[in-house]
This record gives sequence, structure tokens and C-alpha cells, in this order.
Amino acid sequence: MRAPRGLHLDYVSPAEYQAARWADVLGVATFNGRHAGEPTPPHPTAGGLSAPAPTVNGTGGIPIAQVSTPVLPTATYVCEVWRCGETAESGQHQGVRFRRTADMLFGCIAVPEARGGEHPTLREAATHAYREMCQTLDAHDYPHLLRVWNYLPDINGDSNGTERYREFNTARRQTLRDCGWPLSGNVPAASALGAPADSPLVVYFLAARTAPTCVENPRQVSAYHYPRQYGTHSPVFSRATVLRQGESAALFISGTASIVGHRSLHVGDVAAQTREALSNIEALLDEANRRTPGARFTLDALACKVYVRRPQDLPAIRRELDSTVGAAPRAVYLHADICRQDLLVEIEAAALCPLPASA
Ligand code: 3EB
Repeated sequence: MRAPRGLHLDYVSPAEYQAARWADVLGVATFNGRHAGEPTPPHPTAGGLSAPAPTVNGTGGIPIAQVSTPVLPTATYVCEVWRCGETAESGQHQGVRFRRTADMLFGCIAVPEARGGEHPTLREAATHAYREMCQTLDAHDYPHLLRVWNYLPDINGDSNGTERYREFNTARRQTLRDCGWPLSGNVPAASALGAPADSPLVVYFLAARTAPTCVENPRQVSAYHYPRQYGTHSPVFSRATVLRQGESAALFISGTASIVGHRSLHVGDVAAQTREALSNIEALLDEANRRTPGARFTLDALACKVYVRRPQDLPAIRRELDSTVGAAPRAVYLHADICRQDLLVEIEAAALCPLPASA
């Protein structure tokens, strides 16, 4: 089965993924079914999550980012499947596994942080991941990053007196700068979340040959302009990006939390934090629609990934989402630490919307 050309996103179980036999998969991210303290079960990639159809061109199979951040409420694997509606070609550049069409590339890299190993610190692991991502995109001529997902082991942990998320920000900014990529304005949408301490740094991304529209949130200070109280090197990401792709437009909303201006609001109140994050997402939808002639992105059409710091907050977060988004929101919930200690919930989202032929 093949979708119309352009990106599509599905969240499915490994069994559904296998049964679907999609011929146009561009890339996959899997989220873990492991409970803390349990032995690692065989990963679905080892159990046959491979190229879904023999229409695959070139070498290798589908790139799969294996994220060990657990799924809530019960630990069952979730596959985030990006499809493109056309035949794609797989490849590898250094440590990056990728798959691409004439317009788009999905890539992923996992870098273990090993004491005494090649990348002894998170900063070095992140530098390595970002350098190889940039070099892959340069080598294959996809000059526009649309969206980057970052999963950092022990994101709030300490590294010689500096929070590991801040170390990551330093590496991201310096490496993008060294590779000649922009540090503000035309920068990708992103998420940066925690993963269990024993997992590798996992980075996966979507890039394109055409430039996206980068969208900021009028309610928030741009992340790349955060004051230094949040770290000496500010995070490099846009609040959202929009890519026009023929008859449709794809919207990528960055991880969005209860931040107004640059401050965290509703500290300790998870329901209020969820409502504030959703207000930020609504503001981004308005901006995306204003900046994309012919598009009408709506809350109920979003596919959401919701990051929950404390599993016991899941019912309250779900209640807010259900009442704001209505009916049955397309949402998966993950148990993850969030980059500020005072944030309890963060929501990222993606959506496709048809464009009129004349737009
Ligand atoms: C925030 O708005 C919350 O460092 O890539 C959200 C999305 C956040 C992306 C990143 C961080 C990142 O600052 C945190």
C-alpha cells in the first residue's frame, strides 16, 4: 500500500508494522517496552523489523532509530513510522543510517557514551552525532534540516557541575557552527528528552532539498535567544517548521512545554502545565496557518508524542489532552525526563494538511 507523495506519520505496534508491509517507508523510530530494572527483551528490530517489502532500492534496509525511552502506561513497543509515498533508497554515511527520496532524507545515529571509549562524555558523543549528521546531509545535498529528535541518557544529570542537557547544547551549537549551519532563524524543529542512563545518545532527523518555513511562537522567546540563565550556549531549534510538498504541507511542532516568555510556568501543577503547553501549540498552529497560504492545520489532526516526567501524572495529562483536543487524540505517551527540572510534561506534534492546487 502506498500513500500519496509526501510525508506521512503512523504510530503502530511492531506487529501492525510487520503486517502493513508498506512499500514506502522512509524511516522508523522505536520506543522501548522495557520497564526500569527489567532485563532488556529482544528488541523488535532483532525480531524481524526489517525492510517491509522487496521494492527497496540500494543497500541496507530501513533505518531504525532505537530509542530506549519507555512507553506509557504499559511497556509495549511503539513504532513511529515515517512514509514518503514513493520508492526510497537506503544508505549509510559514517555512523548515520539513512533513507532518501529526491526530496527528503531520514537519518539516524546512535552514539554510546563510554568512559575510556571513543566518546567518553556526552559532549563528545553529541559533537560526533551532529558532525556526522551534517556531513551526511552535505555529502548527499540535503541542505535543509526540518526536524531533529535528540534522546539523551540521564538528561538532567550532572557533568562536572554542569547539567548534561546544557553540555549537549554546547556541543550542538558549536558543531552546527563549525559545520557552517545556521544557529538562529533557519533552524530545525527539535525535541531533546531523556533516556535511561545506560542507553546511547540517539539522534534522528528529517532533512529536505527545499527550505521549510521556520515558525516561532509569539508567546515565547525563541529558544536560540534564551538568556544565559538556561546555559551558556542556547538551544538551536525553531518552535515549528512547515514543508510544502506538492499537494500537502507537513508541520513539525517542536517539543512544547509550559514556558511563556522564557520562564517555566505552573511549577508543580501538571494539569496547568499541560494546558499551557497546549495553548503554546494552538499559538503555533495559528502561526503555521498564517505563514502557509492555503493550509489549515488543526489541533485534532495532530499526531502527538507526549513526554511525561512522572508516570503517576499520566491520567491528569491525558484528561487535559482529551478535553482540549476532543474525541480521541492521536497521541503516544512516553516516560521521559524533560530538559528543565521544573517541567513535568512536554508535547511534540506533527501534521499533514492538504493544500489547494492553486496555493
Ligand atoms: C523548551 O521550550 C523546552 O533542546 O532541542 C523543547 C524542544 C525543549 C527542543 C531542544 C528543548 C529542545 O525550551 C525544551
